Amino acid sequence: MSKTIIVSNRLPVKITEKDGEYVLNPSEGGLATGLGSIYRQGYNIWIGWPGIDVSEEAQPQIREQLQTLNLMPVYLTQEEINNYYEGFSNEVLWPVFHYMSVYARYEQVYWDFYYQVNSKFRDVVLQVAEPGDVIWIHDYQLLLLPGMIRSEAPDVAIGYFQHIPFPSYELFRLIPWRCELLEGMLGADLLGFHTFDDSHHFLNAVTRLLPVNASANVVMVNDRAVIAETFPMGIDNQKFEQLSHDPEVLRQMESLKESFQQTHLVLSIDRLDYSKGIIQRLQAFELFLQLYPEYVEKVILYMIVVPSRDSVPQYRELRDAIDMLAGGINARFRTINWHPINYFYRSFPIETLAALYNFADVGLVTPMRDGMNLVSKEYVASRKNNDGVLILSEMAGASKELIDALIVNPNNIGAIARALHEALNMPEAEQQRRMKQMRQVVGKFNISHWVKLFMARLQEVKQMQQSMLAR
Ligand code: GDG
Repeated sequence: MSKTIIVSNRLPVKITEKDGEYVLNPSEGGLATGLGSIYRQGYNIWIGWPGIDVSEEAQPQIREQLQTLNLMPVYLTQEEINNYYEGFSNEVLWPVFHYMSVYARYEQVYWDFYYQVNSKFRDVVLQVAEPGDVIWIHDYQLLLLPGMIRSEAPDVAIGYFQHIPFPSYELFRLIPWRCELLEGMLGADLLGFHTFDDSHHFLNAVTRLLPVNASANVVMVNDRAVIAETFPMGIDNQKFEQLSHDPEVLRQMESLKESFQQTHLVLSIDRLDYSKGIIQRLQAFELFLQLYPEYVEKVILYMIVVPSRDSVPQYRELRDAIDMLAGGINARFRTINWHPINYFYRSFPIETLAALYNFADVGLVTPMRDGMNLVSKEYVASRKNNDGVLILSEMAGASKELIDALIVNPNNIGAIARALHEALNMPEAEQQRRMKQMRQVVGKFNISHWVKLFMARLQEVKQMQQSMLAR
């Protein structure tokens, strides 16, 4: 019987170690929830790095524990993590794909390890893959994997989905290993991106850099038709709707209500990353207080920044810059009873996030670049009374779907400040009209719809290839 194999850099599990004892906790991210309907069934399996350096003696035991959850580990050494993950993935691909190429470091050793670790993933996949299986590979850490599997198992169905943007050709061409990366991707039968622009950029790079024939969204690789298409990822909207009624969430909302009487709350939630536009957002909030002093003591920016990659120097510098700027704005505008920014550098339980999504008058999401941005969709899904206003960057994939948000250019500080004023003054009826539209989009195109659509399309592509060969 054929099976489905999901492959991603990280397994959907959090492993912690204490005194040589390992504890496994399945993680509840959106992707894990969406793909849960697939990998937990029958012989299906999810392959990836367990996220922790596991001692050699403990590896077989963890492998067994993971097996009971339909998960299969690819163990990586610290050196591999440093060069393949932190190096090539996060210091070459991440900055270039997010249009911040000045941060890229094109180190040969990063590439060597990227190739080596992708081969390691290939070996693990090939241990379990059989003819007729469907393999779905996720994200930019594994761009070479489709091609590596294809050379060994020519007939399997391979899908690839990219969660981050695909940059314009002018950016992509900067990467010394650009052709190898594209050749790796073209090992897939179906390549999915969040937006039309991303898939278009990919196709453009392919036709400019490789000697292949392409027409519309079909690339001919030898005799195999490869398709690139748009699949905007959704969220588990039901989970956020249910959380809005959860007793713990309601309790936390009550306590927010008590703390912030007569104060509007503007909510901002991101992982620490230079692509998220946190500095510009703070500058815009400062300008807003300057332009509209009547909001002193009347509004609070509730800003959560989740620690991430803080071993990379640029991320440490960004964290320091945020500390300085937020501290400066608080010092400049604060009064005896109020300060404008509540800034947290840590993560929170999902119930706290849900309480904030429900309570905040404005969701402020202004990344410089974002593949999709799930926070914006989670804010919308949580607004059970159809009120609240979303301010959303035009550089987030989500802006192509959530067109009833107040859409801003994240570099335009003045426009964000004015959008904040507009949001805080928006009549209830208009809030309702906009939020209802957005809730329909988020409800209909949810995560399970996304998974079904991608899998169905992959099957169609495979059938189309077969009928082309038969002709
Ligand atoms: C990549 C792409 C694309 C945040 N803080 C806490 C917390 N979160 C959760 C949110 C949300 C997720 O993390 C963040 O998702 P994003 O989409 O905003 O951003 P990335 O992590 O950069 O994801 C992105 C995505 O892949 C999917 O394709 O949209 O563009 O960059 O779900 O809720 N969760 C908890 N505590 C926190 O403090 N529990």
